[in-house]
Amino acid sequence: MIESLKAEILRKLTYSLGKSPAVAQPHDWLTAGILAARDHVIDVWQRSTRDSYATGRKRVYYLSLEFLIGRSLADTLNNLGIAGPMAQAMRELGVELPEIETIEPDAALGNGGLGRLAACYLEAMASTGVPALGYGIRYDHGLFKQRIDGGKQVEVPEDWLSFRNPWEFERREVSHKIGFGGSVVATQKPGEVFWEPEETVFAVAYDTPIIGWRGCDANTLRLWRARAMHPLSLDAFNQGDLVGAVAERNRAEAISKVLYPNDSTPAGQELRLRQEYFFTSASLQDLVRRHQRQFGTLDNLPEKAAIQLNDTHPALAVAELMRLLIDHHGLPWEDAWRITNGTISYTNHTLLPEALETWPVALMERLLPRHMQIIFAINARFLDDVRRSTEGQDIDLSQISLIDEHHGRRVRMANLAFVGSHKVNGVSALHSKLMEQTVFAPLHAVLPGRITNVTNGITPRRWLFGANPGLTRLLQDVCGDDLTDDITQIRRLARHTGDSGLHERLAAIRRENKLKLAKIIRQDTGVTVDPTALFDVQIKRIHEYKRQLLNILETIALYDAMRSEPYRDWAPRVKIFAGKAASNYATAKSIINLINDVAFVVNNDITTRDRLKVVFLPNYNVSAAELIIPAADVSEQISTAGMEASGTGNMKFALNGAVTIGTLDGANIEIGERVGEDNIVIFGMTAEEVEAARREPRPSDEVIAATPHLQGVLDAVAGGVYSPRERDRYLGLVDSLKANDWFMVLNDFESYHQAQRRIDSLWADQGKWWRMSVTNTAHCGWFSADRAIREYAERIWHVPARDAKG
Ligand code: 26V
Repeated sequence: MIESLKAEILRKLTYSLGKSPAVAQPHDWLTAGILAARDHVIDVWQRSTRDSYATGRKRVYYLSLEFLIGRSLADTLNNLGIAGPMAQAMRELGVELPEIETIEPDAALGNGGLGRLAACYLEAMASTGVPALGYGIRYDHGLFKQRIDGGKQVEVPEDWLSFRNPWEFERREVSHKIGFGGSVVATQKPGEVFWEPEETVFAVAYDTPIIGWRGCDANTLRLWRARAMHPLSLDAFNQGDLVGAVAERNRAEAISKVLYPNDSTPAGQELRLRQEYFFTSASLQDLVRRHQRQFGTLDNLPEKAAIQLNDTHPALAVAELMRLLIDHHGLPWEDAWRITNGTISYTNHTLLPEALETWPVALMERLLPRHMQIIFAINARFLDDVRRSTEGQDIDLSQISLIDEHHGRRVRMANLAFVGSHKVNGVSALHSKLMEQTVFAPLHAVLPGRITNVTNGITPRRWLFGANPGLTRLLQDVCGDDLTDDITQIRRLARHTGDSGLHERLAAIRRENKLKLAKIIRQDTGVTVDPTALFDVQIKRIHEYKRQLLNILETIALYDAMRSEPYRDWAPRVKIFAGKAASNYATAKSIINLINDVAFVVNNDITTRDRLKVVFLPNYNVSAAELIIPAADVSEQISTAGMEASGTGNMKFALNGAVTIGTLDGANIEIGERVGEDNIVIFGMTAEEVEAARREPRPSDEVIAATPHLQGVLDAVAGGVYSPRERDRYLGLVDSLKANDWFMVLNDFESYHQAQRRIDSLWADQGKWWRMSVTNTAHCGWFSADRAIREYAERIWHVPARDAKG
């Protein structure tokens, strides 16, 4: 094995890269390693694809505007089971595999949880034998890189393709025409119409194989790149208009140029709608053509294809599939609707009303005139049906309509997705319940049974076996080698929660992980941290509802307390933050600034030197998460209750043995149910209490007066104690908190502070602490993406999935 791998790597280096070992740079070795690994994947991939064709099995099409893959080499080698031999082969060639693995750029084609979920699910579908294609956009530039300059976030363009992407295959022959604008014209046949777009761009496919666990199956991630029909206008060129000559090309290619870095407001711009339609149409044309070729009819599409919409970004699929079936394949409306509804299902990922996508009718009419007609027609039939079947009842049709008439006529994409799907799911039990009770209550009333829940999951391959090999070896010792094939075996650990020998081994593994992280912290921020201190971690997008502000304000209270009672035996802590703020989200950026300002003051204070450090790690991404999570003692999951649909970081931390401090929100609730209330630290208002408090807000003076320490903390921040060179830097931040505590930062402060003191006393008893940690790991196997995929497969897609025993 090792000899043949060496030969393969050298062949790639020589014949694919044109380099000899003597002059090869680290990046060349990386590419040669990837190409060698890729060959192993391709054998599996071609067999999987052939098999799924030959057997005519139903396939899943996962449509997502985001796939947050991260790096692929280590994951691929692990899944193929050749990580060890590859490392040895490289070593014998004079190269350290772990070092070159870290220069692989992250594929950051996503913003956060939603994109990472899509990546976990692709891998889990390959690991459970569900034939699937992921469809998305091949952005030239992924999520921006974050630098911290003088405590402030600075966005730097990301350029993951600058060294080319050795994982992908360009498929020039697989391309589809995507139209925009123009008009709808009648054909000779009465009632038949046809869309004549004014503008057409090509969508060209780029395929990446996604290998499953043990290399049993591989699926495809097919990403679309926009190309112009006419890359150069000769007329303009000949007249010397060089800019005009490439204008069409620039306009077309803008569609796949850059990922929208926005998770704070839905991106309302035309380019975003063009992106959404571009990838939705390309994907549907692609799968319809494949189906037609294979089966010669579209009648049985629902039996052979399941289309999953990852949020409303691909919701135009409902209208696009109707258009293809009716206008291109001549089906009557009723048949087209049965097929569309039977094939499509939709996952909702947020209930925040301001986050729900709507598009102006006028914009849709201009850009997608035929789709707008179809949406009106779907709406008319739907409202008619409801009117007829609910005669005599008091139903407000304006609420379930696909068109919002109150805000200048807009298409409600969530309603379109809901009505066009046979199943609609939320991503945690609480979230799905709130879907029924709030945003989707009117639709739920007329379409009962359509909403269902599939609690999110994470792939244990990347987030446990890959990220935490030390812990994995120990778990295999205790739970058996088949743990990696069947994560539910992790439960066996529960028999050993009180085993002090086990605790010691776990502590040693955690210490190693913390040392590794401490080294990076020093490299990236210059701060030295003590690996024996409690590592308290909050890593995720910066958002008011995720309440990094609550965390940093409480950190200030702790800092104050440590200084006023220096002789108490404070548990040393390192407060670790990381995350990006949307570039136009001023409050989130101000929170990053505050964390860094507090860090500067605290880290330079010799009186708390051995007890408290505050760190903001720049440029949080998937690879950073893989390093940070296995080193965490405490996982901060402190969103305002009712606002975090699920959270998936919470699962990664708990599985790796961190103790959660969190609210009764999203998947925290289900983590608590599994690990038991003694093994999670819950605080704060419930979703119902939050709702009630918003209806009747308590005056903030009253809240502050009733909360010890809070006044002092707010005064210090507002008065410039942490920003001495710009004293009013945080005046606005504090004032707006006092004026309207929408996210319950002030309201939950005391409860959070007490919860942190509970953490202190639990940490003081290390025996108790490790018992909690073991219990978390033992009971979080359920949060595997494999379990989630099996639920989708059985209840929504109706496709078979392999169980753990194959
Ligand atoms: C969030 C927000 C929040 C406030 C205002 C505007 C706005 C706009 C967009 C979003 C993100 C929505 C979609 C999303 O990324 N949801 C995330 O999906 C994850 C996977 O299901 C889940 O774990 C996260 O809780 C959820 O925020």
